[in-house]
Amino acid sequence: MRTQVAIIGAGPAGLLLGQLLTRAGIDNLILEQRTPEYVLGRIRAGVLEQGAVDLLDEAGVGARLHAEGLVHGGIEISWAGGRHRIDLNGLIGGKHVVVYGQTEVTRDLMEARAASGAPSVYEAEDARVQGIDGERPSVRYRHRGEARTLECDFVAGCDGFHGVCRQSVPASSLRTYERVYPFGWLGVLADVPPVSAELIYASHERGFALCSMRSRTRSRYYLQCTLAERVEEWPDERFWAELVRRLDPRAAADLVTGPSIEKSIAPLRSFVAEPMRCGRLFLAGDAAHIVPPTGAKGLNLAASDVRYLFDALLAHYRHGRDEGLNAYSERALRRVWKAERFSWWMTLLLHRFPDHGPFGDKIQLAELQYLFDSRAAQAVLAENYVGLPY
Ligand code: RFL
Ligand code: PHB
Repeated sequence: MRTQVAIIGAGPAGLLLGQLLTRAGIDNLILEQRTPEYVLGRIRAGVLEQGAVDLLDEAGVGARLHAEGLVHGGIEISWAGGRHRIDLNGLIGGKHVVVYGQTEVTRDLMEARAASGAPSVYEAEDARVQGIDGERPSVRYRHRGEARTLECDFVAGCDGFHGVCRQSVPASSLRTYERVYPFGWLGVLADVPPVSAELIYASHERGFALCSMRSRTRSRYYLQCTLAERVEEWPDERFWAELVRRLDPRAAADLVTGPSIEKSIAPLRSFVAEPMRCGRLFLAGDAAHIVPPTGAKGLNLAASDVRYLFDALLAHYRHGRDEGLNAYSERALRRVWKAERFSWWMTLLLHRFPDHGPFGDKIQLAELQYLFDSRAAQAVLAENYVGLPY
């Protein structure tokens, strides 16, 4: 089989790139190792920057997002019993974010792909990328026990942090940068109304907590936990009791609890692989970089990578120009590192670090107080949170 662009991974990065290419008349095939149900069952991101919304519109999948997404012009920081609002809208000229779950983005993209008739192979096993240094790369994989080869012009590695694409780049051609944090996030999804109209990021001596949402009737809550903890140790009652302890009194009183419909633990990590291109293989999204979720940037970075990669592929196929492909890695990484910086800073600002010591704790306190007292500091947070320009 042959296609123009072989896309590995049917997460948001792969599906979005596929949809844009299909609409531009560029052949592509998506290979995904899991089932569609498994992909839709992963509960992840919830906050979209305007740039991601614009790209989803361009891909023709913005209708439900505009109808059901919640526009947020601010976030709140809960600390020492009080709440401090960061007025995203007022600080950064009318900007906002849209709260719309990654699951819904993925569902919209999957439906659009099915409607377009563009090919996808789910449950593709043992994908292996070959010949990326030459003119004719290919991907070998197995499907229902049968060995197959897909020939292509380019491979888009959209297969997430644990995928094969990054691993198929020779170690000598790749430099990686990593920070592993000494904690994770325990997340709960529940069909209860959100505790507040806006997201609450809570800094507390027992650990960080986040109150987020998926709709007016579905909430997403997170607690900082140790890496040794397991979901089974957190029955719903224990989760809600701990969340109440970490919130300010007003939020604690307003919290509506109920049975969880999903519960999972995710470790926190910062990671970047450079460059994001090796010959005819282009990495995009979590395949190339990971941010801790505190800044809500992972999905948004996947979208900006796809923006750059799609524009570059379009220039190649429409006009025979390769400047975009040649500049892809540098362009994408410039934005990636700024989001890495912001996500690292938000994580440092709000979490309890077991090994920071009294000096580190005092600096963290000063950082928070500076933020609450300084409009300039709030503007820096707001500018990054709503998303830096593409
Ligand atoms: P994905 O979503 O991991 O998709 C990769 C796909 O590739 C498949 N795959 C393979 N397919 C074929 N062959 C192989 N060998 C394969 N290996 C893997 C996988 O099955 C999968 O379907 O990566 P993508 O598309 O780059 O998207 C990235 C985002 O999913 C991620 O950055 C965000 O979820 C991060 N994130 C957040 N981002 C935000 O922008 N805003 C948020 O509010 C936000 N909150 C979060 C988050 C991530 C979290 N977790 C669980 C780490 C909250 C959490 C708790
Ligand atoms: C979420 O709703 O899952 C979410 C929101 C904001 C974050 C991280 C996760 O910073």
